[in-house]
Amino acid sequence: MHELHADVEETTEAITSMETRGAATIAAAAAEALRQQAVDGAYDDPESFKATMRAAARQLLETRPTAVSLPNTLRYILTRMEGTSVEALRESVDAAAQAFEQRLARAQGELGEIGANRLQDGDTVMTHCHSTDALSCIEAAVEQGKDISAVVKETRPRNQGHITAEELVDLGVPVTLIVDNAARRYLDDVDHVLVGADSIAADGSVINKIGTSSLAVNARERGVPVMCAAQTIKLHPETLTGHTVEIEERVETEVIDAETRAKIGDIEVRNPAFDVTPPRYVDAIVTESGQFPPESVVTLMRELFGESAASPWEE
Ligand code: RI2
Repeated sequence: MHELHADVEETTEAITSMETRGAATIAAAAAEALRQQAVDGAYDDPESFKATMRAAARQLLETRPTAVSLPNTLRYILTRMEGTSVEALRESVDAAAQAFEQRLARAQGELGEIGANRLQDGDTVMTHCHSTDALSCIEAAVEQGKDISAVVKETRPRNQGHITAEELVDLGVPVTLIVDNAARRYLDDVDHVLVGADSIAADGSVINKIGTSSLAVNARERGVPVMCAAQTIKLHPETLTGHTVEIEERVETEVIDAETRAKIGDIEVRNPAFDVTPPRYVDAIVTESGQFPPESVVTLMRELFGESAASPWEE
């Protein structure tokens, strides 16, 4: 096996530290790292090329467990790796990765157009965390000439709501930033809850940033529709065969600093990054292939993935 490319090492580190974050952004970074591994290296023979690509994919895969865009990206590229010479293999990976990256960008634009159709002129949207898929819907609505306002939850512990607020300000959208605990109070003032997804399960459950499920339950109680913007790369094929989605637990220092924790005394600190919102609390899943009621997303999953998911990174 050839050594792993510096881009693969750097991308692994950036995804782990969340310098590169957001399911779609992670997917694009992983595709590009795999492409660099393929195009920029000398390989002795086809077997060593394939073994190195699989090893690079396994390393990238281990960074974050919940965003299914990561294995879906690696699967897309590695299942298209073909050829009997190093050159042919190299070209196949290069082409697959480029096609994938273009597809990803196109999907987000198409999804945005569909999501924007749900938003009316004058609507106010409540957001949670930072999702490029969700923002694409607001951007498309603004481009259609609609006046949209936003109530943005800060989204503890990492406050990705601040990124959302900044990007909305850049779009010219008036933003009201609130702490997470104020969400129910402001639900009376909004027309939609709009979130992204890290994974969508076969039963239509939405796995997204921690706090999404309580927001969705409160929104249902207040009669506010919940829209989830998620490219089809967020569909989790392994849930078709009964597997559950692993929820990433991150370090406790994201929640509390060491000094404060020591002062409090003997406590346990938990920091799950995501939670599961059951399909009954979600009104629509908006993908580049159209809008789906959560319960029917399984038909799209079967169409795209068949009955099971391959693991082409295994040795
Ligand atoms: P896009 C993020 O996770 C958020 O949960 C967000 O809703 C989701 O990824 C999808 O983001 P994290 O990486 O793919 O911040 O829509 O833990 O950009």
